[in-house]
Amino acid sequence: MLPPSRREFVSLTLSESGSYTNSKQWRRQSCWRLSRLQRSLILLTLMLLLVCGIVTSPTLIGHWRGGAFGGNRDDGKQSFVVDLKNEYRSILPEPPSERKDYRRRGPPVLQNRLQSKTNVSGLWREENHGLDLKNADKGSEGGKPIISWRGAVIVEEQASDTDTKDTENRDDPASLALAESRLEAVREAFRHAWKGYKDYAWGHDELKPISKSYGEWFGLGLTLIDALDTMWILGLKEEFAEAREWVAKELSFDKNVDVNLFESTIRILGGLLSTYHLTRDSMFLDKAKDIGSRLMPAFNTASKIPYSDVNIGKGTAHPPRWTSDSTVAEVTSIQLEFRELSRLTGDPKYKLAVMEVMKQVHKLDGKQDGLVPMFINTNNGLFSHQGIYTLGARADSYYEYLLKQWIQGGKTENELLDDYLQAVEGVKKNLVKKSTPLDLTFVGELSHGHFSPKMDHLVCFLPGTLALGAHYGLPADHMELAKQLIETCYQMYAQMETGLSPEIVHFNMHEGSTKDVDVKIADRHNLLRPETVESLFYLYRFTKDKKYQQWGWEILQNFNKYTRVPTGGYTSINNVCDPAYPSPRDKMESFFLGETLKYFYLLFSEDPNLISLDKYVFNTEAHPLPIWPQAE
Ligand code: DMJ
Repeated sequence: MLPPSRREFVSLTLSESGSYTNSKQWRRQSCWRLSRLQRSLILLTLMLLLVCGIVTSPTLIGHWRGGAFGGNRDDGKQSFVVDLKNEYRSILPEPPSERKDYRRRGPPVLQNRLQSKTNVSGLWREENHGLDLKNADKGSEGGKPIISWRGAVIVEEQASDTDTKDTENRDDPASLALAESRLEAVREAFRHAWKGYKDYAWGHDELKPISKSYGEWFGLGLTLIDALDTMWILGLKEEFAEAREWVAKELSFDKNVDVNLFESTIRILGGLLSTYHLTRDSMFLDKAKDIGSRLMPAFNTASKIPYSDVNIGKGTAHPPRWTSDSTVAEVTSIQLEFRELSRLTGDPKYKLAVMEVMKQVHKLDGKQDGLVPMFINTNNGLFSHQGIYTLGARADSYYEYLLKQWIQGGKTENELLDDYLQAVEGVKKNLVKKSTPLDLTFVGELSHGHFSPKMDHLVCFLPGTLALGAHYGLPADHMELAKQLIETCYQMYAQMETGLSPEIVHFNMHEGSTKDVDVKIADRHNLLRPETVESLFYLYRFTKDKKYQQWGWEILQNFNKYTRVPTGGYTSINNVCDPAYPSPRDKMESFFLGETLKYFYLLFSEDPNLISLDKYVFNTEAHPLPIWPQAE
């Protein structure tokens, strides 16, 4: 199923024709043979240097340079020119170098306006947390052996030495050849998914790959928008160009349709903003402004805590029919996007609206050691249905966005950091336990004072977030917890018959258990979710420990084995415990293209500058947004 390795690496196996026989003839011609051998060696060395030179710069720039769209193929096999209409040659800009000073982002006119605007980022106080955040520890690895286990085998292995491994990985041709073949496998998976979407669901929200049809949620081409920046990052030029054409000509937000504020913010607004930053194509920014302003009526509530639903055509908003509550994760995971929209437009209203939510939640009673309940009332602004604390559904990205807003804003908004640090302590104190018999570290839930060993796959975002925090100077034990948790998330895949994780697992904690993980019948589905792959990506970026890539590779192969639909697309499945019949659900979620495949690609890339984590912060739908220049 895998495509062949890059030709450059295959060519390194070239040898002298014929074989050495020690014959007289060989000895008689030894002088000539020797010089030929020398010539071959020199040639081989030169080829090796050339290959290293080519493959050590596969950045975004490498993907896209060489003419607007008429460059060399990035597999080095042959030159090609994509047959695009001339209009796109002029509309689509050359991508920026990631090494450029990011103060220069955005059109000059806009930048001047932004510089002269009132500083809207200093909404919160600054204080010293006793953490040396300027001299952030860029890797908290020690040299001591760590224990991990694969399947039933306990393996002792050496902890990573980030610097050494980084250099080894980037210089070693075999390593780079392996990386390139895996990157190509991800591109191939994307093309296959895209084929299904294009053939049967073009312009609609989601592909139904089994019935060869589509499903609508908001009727806004959700999969196409979610996938835009993935195509850009993967270097899929033709696919990107046809999607851009659809966005420019067909996408209209002037529709009498109810959309979910959170989902449309993270997928549509986040996707458009990210694509704007990668491409500098102002069409995407115009669309982002349009959807952003149409979502604003959600904030017209008595409490300023937004409603869950907005009619983007009528400009009205409302809570779900059965309640006046909103979900805590939803109202606290739209901030990265609206803050960025304020920065780009120079209009503070977006940022003010979402930061008002954060300020209120910061002050609210009802938290337990920094952990938040799952619901908040839009009338009185108070937490409701209190007593359940989880890092899974309805609370997950609250924690993720505390850290990421702090990073996005240049590490100055200290209430965000306070809340994040307190929450991590709350997680450690109340939710982290060990399973039996294998001592897997997991994050359970607290329900009215009782611990439940239930863990959603959604919680697997946490190792990546903890690792990101440690990268930015937060305590080293965050990294240690991240490493333990990613082992567990991997085991949630490895211990299933299909090698794919269920939606929810329950860990065994009582003595005498023979297995760590139980799966209830109702929880056996897999929706092609990204969280584990996302965390593998962060852990690999920061440690360079190859096992994380290997685990990701196993997971990708199992997606290909059990969820790939031959006629195009991938499908969610009902039963990860039955390899004979995983029972397809006939739905490809937009986040499979927006997140899962993007994180696979970034995980397998050896280039730390491909969406550098020192320059970008990913929203919760894997759309990279720039970290703001310090001056703002
Ligand atoms: C995505 O929409 C986002 O990652 C969100 O934060 C959680 N749910 C899905 C993926 O599982």
